[in-house]
Amino acid sequence: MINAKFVTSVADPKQIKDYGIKEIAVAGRSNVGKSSFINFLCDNKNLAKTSSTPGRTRLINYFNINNELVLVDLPGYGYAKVGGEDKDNWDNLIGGYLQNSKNLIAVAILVDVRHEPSALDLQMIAFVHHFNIPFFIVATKADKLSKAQIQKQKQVLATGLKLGVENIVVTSSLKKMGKDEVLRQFDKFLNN
Ligand SMILES: Nc1nc2c(ncn2[C@@H]2O[C@H](COP(=O)(O)OP(=O)(O)OP(=O)(O)O)[C@@H](O)[C@H]2O)c(=O)[nH]1
Ligand SMILES: [Mg+2]
Repeated sequence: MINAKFVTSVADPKQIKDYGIKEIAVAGRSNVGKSSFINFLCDNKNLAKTSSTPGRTRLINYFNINNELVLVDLPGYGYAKVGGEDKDNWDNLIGGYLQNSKNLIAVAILVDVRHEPSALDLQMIAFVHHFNIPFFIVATKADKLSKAQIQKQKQVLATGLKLGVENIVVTSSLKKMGKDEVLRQFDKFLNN
C-alpha cells in the first residue's frame, strides 16, 4: 500500500459519494486504534489523525490507495462524552455510510485484543450481518500482551463474538504486526 492519499471528509450521510473504487471501512470503538491502523497499513504515520483522546475522528475520512482501493476511517462508537442529538447524528453517519455505500466490499471491525467484546461491538456485528456486509475482526494493540496471552484472548474474542478464530486478525500498529494477514483478508474481499 504505497500511494495513499486523503480524498475527503464527510459529516453527513447525504454527502456520501460513489468514487467508483472498492471500499473497505474501518469501524470500532472510539480509541481502539482505527486511524493508527490505517496509517500502519499505508506506512504513513501522518495520513489519518490519531490521538490518545477518544473521539478524535468525528467525520468519515476517505483514503485512496493506489487508485485500487478506498480505505474509510469511520468515527468511533461508544464515545461517552457524546450524548443525545450528537450521538444520534453519529449513529446516523455510521449507519448511513454502511447502508448507502455501493462500493463497500467489507468492514474491518477493530476490537482491543485485551478486552472482551462490548455490547456495541456485538451491535455493530449484528448490523453488518443484517445488511449482509462482509466483515472480519482486527484485534488491535497486541504489543500490550505476551504471545501466550494473545492466543488466549483470541479465543475469548472468538467466543464472545460467536465467530471462528480464523475471522480474527491480531495486529499491532505500534510494532507493525499482522500486516500480511490483513492484506490477505483485503485480497480475499477484493477478488471476490
Ligand atoms: N500500544 C499501542 N497503542 C496503540 C496502537 N494503535 C493505536 N494506539 C494508541 O491508541 C490511541 C488511539 O489511537 P487512534 O488510532 O487515534 O484510535 P481511533 O480508533 O482512530 O480513535 P477515534 O478516532 O477517537 O475513534 C492512541 O494513543 C494510539 O497511539 C497499537 O497498536 N499499540
Ligand atoms: Mg480515529
